[in-house]
This record gives sequence, C-alpha cells and structure tokens, in this order.
Amino acid sequence: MSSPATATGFPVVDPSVHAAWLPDAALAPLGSRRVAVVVPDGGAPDVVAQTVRDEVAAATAAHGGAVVDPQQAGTADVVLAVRASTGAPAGAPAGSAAADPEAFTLTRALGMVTVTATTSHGLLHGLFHLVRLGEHAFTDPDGTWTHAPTTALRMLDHWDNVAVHPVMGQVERGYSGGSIFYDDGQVRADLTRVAQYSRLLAASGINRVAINNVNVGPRESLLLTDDLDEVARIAAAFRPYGIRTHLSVSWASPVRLGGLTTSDPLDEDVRAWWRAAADRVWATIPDFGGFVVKADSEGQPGPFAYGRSHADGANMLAAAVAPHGGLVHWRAFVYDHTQDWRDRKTDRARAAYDHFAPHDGEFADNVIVQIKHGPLDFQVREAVSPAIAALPRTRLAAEFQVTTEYLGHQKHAVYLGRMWSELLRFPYWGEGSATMADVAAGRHPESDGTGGDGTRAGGFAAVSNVGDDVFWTGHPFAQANLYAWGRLTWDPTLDPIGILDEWVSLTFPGADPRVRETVHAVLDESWETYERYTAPLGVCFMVKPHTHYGPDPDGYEYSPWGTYHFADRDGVGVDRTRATGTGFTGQYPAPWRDVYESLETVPDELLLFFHHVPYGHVLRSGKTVIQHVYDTHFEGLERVHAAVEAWQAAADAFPPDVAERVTERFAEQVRSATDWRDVVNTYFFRKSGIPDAAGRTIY
Ligand code: GCW
Repeated sequence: MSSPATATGFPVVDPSVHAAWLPDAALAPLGSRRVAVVVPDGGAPDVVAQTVRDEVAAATAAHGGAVVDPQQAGTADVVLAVRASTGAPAGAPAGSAAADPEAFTLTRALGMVTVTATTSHGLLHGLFHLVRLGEHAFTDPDGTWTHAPTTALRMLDHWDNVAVHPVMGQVERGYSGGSIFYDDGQVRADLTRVAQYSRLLAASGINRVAINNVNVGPRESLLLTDDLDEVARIAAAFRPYGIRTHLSVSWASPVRLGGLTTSDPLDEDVRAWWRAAADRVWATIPDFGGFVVKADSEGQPGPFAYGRSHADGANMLAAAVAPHGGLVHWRAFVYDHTQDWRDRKTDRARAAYDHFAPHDGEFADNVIVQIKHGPLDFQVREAVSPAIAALPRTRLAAEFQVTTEYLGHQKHAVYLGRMWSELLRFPYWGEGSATMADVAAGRHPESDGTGGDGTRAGGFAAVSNVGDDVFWTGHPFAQANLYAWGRLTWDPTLDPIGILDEWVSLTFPGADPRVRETVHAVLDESWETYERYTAPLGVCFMVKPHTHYGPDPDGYEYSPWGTYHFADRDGVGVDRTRATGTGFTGQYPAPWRDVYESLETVPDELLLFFHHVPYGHVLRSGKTVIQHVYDTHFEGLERVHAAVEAWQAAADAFPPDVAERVTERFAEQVRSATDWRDVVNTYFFRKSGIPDAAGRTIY
C-alpha cells in the first residue's frame, strides 16, 4: 500500500491509506542529498518554516542524505533559504512574480541547488517544486527560475456534511466514501488524514479549504458557534502546510443560532450578531480565511426574503469579517429551481448574469462572487459562463468541480485536466484576449478602466473529490484530477498532459514505463470519450435525476429544474439566440455573441446548447446531427473498450492494490457506458425514426 511513516514520525501520515503523489520514494532525490534550511534568526521559526525543516529532516533520514547546519550552508548540495530579497531584480513591480509572497526562485549553479523565497510559504512551494522535479532538480543544466502563483486564492470547497444527510449522505456529491473531517454528527477525533491531505494539497498548489457543504443544515450551522473549537482543530491540521480554513455559513444563522426574528442584512441586530460571530471566529482561529455563502439558491435562505439584493447580503457579511482581513465567497449559483417546464421564456442559463451583472461595482472589496465555469452546472460540455466577463468591477472566482457529479462518479476513468485547461484559457473577447483565468486573477480588461492589475483577484475554487476512501478519490486515477486542479490554479497555462506526466512520476516513482504509457492511453482523451457516450453536442442533462449517474434522456425534461433539451420527432436543442430564442447569446461580449448566435459559426460541440435544429441539420463536420449522435455513441463505447484493453495489457505493472481497484472500476464503466450508448441511441432513433446509416443495432 503506501509508504511507511518515516522514523521521525514526520510527516504525519496514515500508512494504511494510499500515499497518492507523495510516497516516500518521491522524496528520495532530495532526501539523498545534503540539505541546509536557512530561515531568519531571532525567535522560533513560524509553523510553515518548521514544516520545511521537518520535511527535510524526515526525507534525509529516510534516504541517506543529511541536514547541514545553516552556518555551513556553503557545503550543502541544496540550500533552502528564506531571505529578505531573493536576488530577483530590485524594485520588482507590485504584482510581478518576484514580489509575490508565495514566489520562490530556484538557482542551479556549480553543483549547488538553491531555493530562495521571501516567506516560509514560498519556501514550502519551492521544496515541493524540487520534489516534483525529482533527479532533474539536480542534474538539469544550470540556470535561475522564478515561480509565482497566478493568484493568491486557490481554494477547494468540501461539500461535507457533519451529520449524515438522509438523501445526500455524509458528503454531498462525494464518491469516495465518508468525510475526512466528520463522522456521523461530529468532527473526527483523529485528524491524521486531514494533516496528510494538507500536505498533498500544498504539494499541488492549493492554499485554502472550505470544510463544509454550502448547503448548510442545522447541525452544520453550529460549526460557526458551538463547534468553533472543533473547527480550530481542523485549522490546526491544515496550518503547518500553509492552508487556511474557511467555513460555509447559513444565511439564516442569526435566526437559527442567535434567536433573532430576522436575518435582514440591514437590520442592526443582525449586523451586530454577525460581527460578534466573526469576532469569536477570529479570536479562536486568527488565520481563519472567511465565509462561503450559498444564498437564495436551491432552497437555501438568503436576502431575497427581506427584499434585499445579493450585494446587500454579501456586504453585510463583508463588514463583519473585514476587521479581521476575512473574505466572503458569495456564490452566484442563483436560479429558479421551481420553474414550470411549460414556461419557455425562463432560461436557467441566463440566471447568474441576470442576477449579478446589475450589481457590478456594488460589492465590497473583500467580497468574492464565485461563479460556476458554465451557466448550467458542471456539465461534460457547456458554454462558458458569460457572467464571468460581465462584472469588471467585482472580484470574481471561477468555480469548478473536481468531484465528478456529472462525469461518472469516479467510477469512470475521466481525466479533467484538459477540459479545465480549455475553459481557463477561454478568450472572452476573442482570440488573444483576456481569458477566464485572467479574469479570476483580477485582470479583467475593463476593470476600472485600467485593464486590471491583479490586485482585485477572486481566484479559483473547486469542489473536492476526496473522502475517507483508502485511495482518497474512489478511482485511483481520479487522484490525477485533484492534483491537476491544484497545479492549474497555480499556473493555468500549464500543459494538462504534462501535469498528468508529473502525477505519474510522483505517484509511481521508478515504475515500469508501461505505467506511464497506460495512464496516457487511458486518460489523455478520456474527457472526449465520456462526452461521446453521454449527452451529445452540448445538450446537457440527460442524466438520471437526483443521483446524476447513468442515462435518462427525459429525466429532467418535465421537471422544475430548468434543464431541458426539447427533443421531439423533428429536432433537438435549446434556442438561446437573440433572434428567436431566450436571448442568452446576448450576454456574451463580441465576438462570441455573434459566433454563438449563428448556425454558420457556432462550434459543433456546442450546437445544441445554443440552437434547436432538425435531426437532419448538417454539422460543420459534414455529418447530420442524428448520424453524429449514433456515430459518437458507438465510438464512445469502442474507446472505452480500447482503454480497457490497454489497461489489461499493463495492469500487472501497477501496484496490486491500484490494479485491483482500477480493474473493478473499469467493469462498471463498461456496463454504464454500454447503457449510455444504447439508451441515448434508442431514444433518438425512436424520436426521429431515422435509421443509423451504418445499420448498427439500435433498440
Ligand atoms: O450541482 C448542483 C448539485 C448540488 C449542489 C449545487 C451547488 C451543493 O447537484 O448537490 O449543492 O449544485 O453547487 O450548490
């Protein structure tokens, strides 16, 4: 299974769970060398600096290297140093890489490797950078490189419940067992896994974690008050690796917990209640990050009940946390979930923009409006959210989902690095323009007329896929998604296939080359494979209601959730044009508002997201829509079979526990993908009456 804990008892690891991308052997290249850690004298080192020391001590003890006294640093192979200046050019402009407190500089010269940073956090990132580079850190050509994150806010959100929810379970949309934080109504007594998790996250680039579900139930509400000491224990487990803790809070807390009769954000008692609550939180956890809020969304309470806006609500909380330097992540996932399916005018895709764009400029400086990457809900293929481009004077976070709610529940092998990379690089104002990642990093081109200098960043957030499963993520290969998310938040321009390579090198150090080849064969294009056998051409939501696993083309068609595809005997798709549809295309800046509006220019893969077309409509690929549906569904399953063959030929090259779990998952993927192929093909054949040109079996 995983590597044994080192002789020093550090790092804190549970040897009975999989080591993910930090097995002992991943630290061998560093640990076999003579390493000096130099942190400023005077007083005790801060907790993160101590972590760097402990990591080095443990690695060198385990792998035959040595800790070199800082006074003798000149004799070491590796020097890790916090210095007031990293030697980067003097007067580095604010916002430049060298000025970032998490930045580090690596220099390889004359047989010595030096990593310098101005803070211990930067040094910790530099340490893990060395780990990632492996032997290359020491053997590649000489040079100097500075690395800095694209944004200071790189967050994971847990949808973990304290009490087991009767429908959603311990972890909402969690497919990896129970919660690492809570067990059946309580914070766990043993937080070893949280400590181990924080180390994995720090090594990937994450620096903030929200520890409870955005749907905040009565039991979960108490984390803010009665259970603060328990939250402090969790924060203490994260702190050594530089990760700050955030809480999801219920908008109704003043009523639920404070005994007030209202949660009206303009009510003075309500404001005082939140101020006092925030004071207690920061008194208990001085480096606490802030609150995440899902308000007026899917039944969660919010300011609408008092005739107040989202800006009123968010700003009231912002005022309460501001004296402590706290943040409010206010989610924009606001739409009518009690829609009448007969109502053809209401378009859920429009909702985030319609609710939030009018309030641009009203949100306080410490409010971050958190917007899902797509206008619907983490579908395998949907358009990018136009709201992300529409609030130039608001700090925005782009929200993603690492847990695969709509992408196979970590039973299907689906690598999401390429999908996220494509979304993060989406140029909102046309080729070469600012991207989704730029906007999240505070570089909106219309920001205050300055082009955005990065100082008003909202960063990135994503829903974690981790649970108490022995592999952390159910499917061992779903670890790659968590790793890739962290890496892309640090640098959204990284090549996602290169990230997968890093993950393989770290997770399976020294493995048979077939391991790397097989991971690539199975995962590189697995996103497109999944897309091929599920909902076609951006039509979205053909999943089974509630569980969101497996095919059910009409599952949401006559429901209140606002997710319809309008398939009939003649055609399919949602008319979101300005000319004849819901007008959604008009929410995009040029050129996309016109690119998506026109059948001539809309990309094939998003055709049915924007247009309702007859089955005989010819795609830009030259195929009809109906033939495309049939072909992709047959091909999708064939690609799964090919992945299984590649897997079976090399399974023996993987550790036996990994091999066993992956083999088991593939059996389910084949079953489920077969179901998808046949249900979707049969559905469209019965609707349209048009046979498959290739005469294959459709039921
Ligand atoms: O994707 C949907 C999920 C809900 C979730 C909601 C949200 C936490 O089906 O389970 O609730 O989104 O993002 O708030």
